[in-house]
Amino acid sequence: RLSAAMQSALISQMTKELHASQIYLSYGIWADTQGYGGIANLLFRHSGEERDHMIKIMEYILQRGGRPVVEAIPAPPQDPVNITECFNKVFQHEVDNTTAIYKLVDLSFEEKDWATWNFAQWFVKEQIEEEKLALDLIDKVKIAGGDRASDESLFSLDEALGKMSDSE
Ligand code: OFO
Repeated sequence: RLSAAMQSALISQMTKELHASQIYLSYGIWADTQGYGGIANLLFRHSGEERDHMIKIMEYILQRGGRPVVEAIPAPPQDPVNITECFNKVFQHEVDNTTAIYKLVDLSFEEKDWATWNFAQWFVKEQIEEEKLALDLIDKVKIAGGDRASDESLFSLDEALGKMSDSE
């Protein structure tokens, strides 16, 4: 059975995943209003993935006989000023999330809760991919010319990102 401390740590992580989902949703709306439909699409799909992460944790708590709680989610941060800032912020959110996942791993280790330790490893692996994706996005914008990229190169980047598969 989950300890009370572990259950509440898992519930906080559910909230963090949902918060991440809202951030991607909000940035996606921003991207769409700036004319970047492809980037919006990528961010919307990612928003869905973050919600799936929340569900995964919820199901795990239930499986272990615990009681998940749906908490209030903080509002997403302000819109980014440009695509470079958008992807930099996405990367920072993912790094912060990795830190939160590592804390869960630490707690499971301290408690010798090996089931949760094992469960959390999926997220450890996922974070490697998510950070890599964000870094790739930053690189792609840099290659396109960063803040001084021409409309044309941003347009083709947007098109390419809209078609990019989530595992890339
Ligand atoms: Fe972006 O990551 Fe969930 O966990």
